[in-house]
Amino acid sequence: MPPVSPHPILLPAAPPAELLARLEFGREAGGGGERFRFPLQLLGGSPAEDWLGGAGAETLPAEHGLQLRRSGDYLFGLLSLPESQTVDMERAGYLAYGRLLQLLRERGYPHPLRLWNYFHEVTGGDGDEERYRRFCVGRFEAIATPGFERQLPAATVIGSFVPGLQIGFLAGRQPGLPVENPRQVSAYRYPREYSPRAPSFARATLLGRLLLVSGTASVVGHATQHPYDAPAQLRETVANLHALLAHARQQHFAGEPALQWQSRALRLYVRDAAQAPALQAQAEALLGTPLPLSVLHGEICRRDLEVEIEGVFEAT
Ligand code: 3EB
Repeated sequence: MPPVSPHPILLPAAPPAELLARLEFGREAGGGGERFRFPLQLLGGSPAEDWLGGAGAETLPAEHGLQLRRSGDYLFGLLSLPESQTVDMERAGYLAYGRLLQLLRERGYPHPLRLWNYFHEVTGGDGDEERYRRFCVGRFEAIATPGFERQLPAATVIGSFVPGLQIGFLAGRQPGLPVENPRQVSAYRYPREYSPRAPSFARATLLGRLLLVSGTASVVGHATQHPYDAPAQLRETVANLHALLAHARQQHFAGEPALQWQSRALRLYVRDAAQAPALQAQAEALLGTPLPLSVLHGEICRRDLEVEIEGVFEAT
């Protein structure tokens, strides 16, 4: 096994834990084997996350635009669509999610647990033609089946500065449990003003004692708070995280009053790279230090949002 990174995330599995995927951040091409390259510039903190699954880690043969590795009951992958297929983001979302769901079923890991969607110019285009909204429509059309809202995975959509669409995914043989945030309207119930089809994701996925938390921003109810004000948004975002953690504790660990949530990996996405050092310091002040944090350059999918946080917490 490669040397242990600062961010080991241990998925629920019988020992021995083996390396499912090392996620590396950077705009250059990379990846292969256990290494998956996420196309975002690192602005601070840790350059990688290690995700550990159960025994029998194995790299599967790469296919066109697809890298796959499995370990125990988990499959990790990265699906990429080239620039030529991401001019129309509705079609891109539809094609990518259709292919993804079919692939997960065929491989025997039918349950998506965590999804990361990265594509450039996420807020390009106006009104309903905005690329993020078109993507929401295509994704919805590919995955909507009766009752699908009750089994949505945690997700992220962030604008990258590289061509094409990259979707990182963690899938399981067994499902996780979706968790919503009482401080926020469920994204799949957002009103029409945000998109012709609502964003299809849960605020978090609970997997054993691990909580995989979606991209979380300064949204209360369904409205942006503190538009264009990064430090105020970061405070609001941390309040959202704390509300989500408290809710998950109350829903799923009521019998454990001493339970503590320990952060295992956090990503802070920042629109304005110049503010990254100050925002990193603020995040450390709000969430405690040392933090297993990666600060990444990305565009949040509403123009008035400056920052977003996501991560993995373990009930200890
Ligand atoms: C929000 O709360 C912020 O469309 O999959 C965060 C995480 C956001 C995932 C998605 C969107 C998505 O609406 C944006």
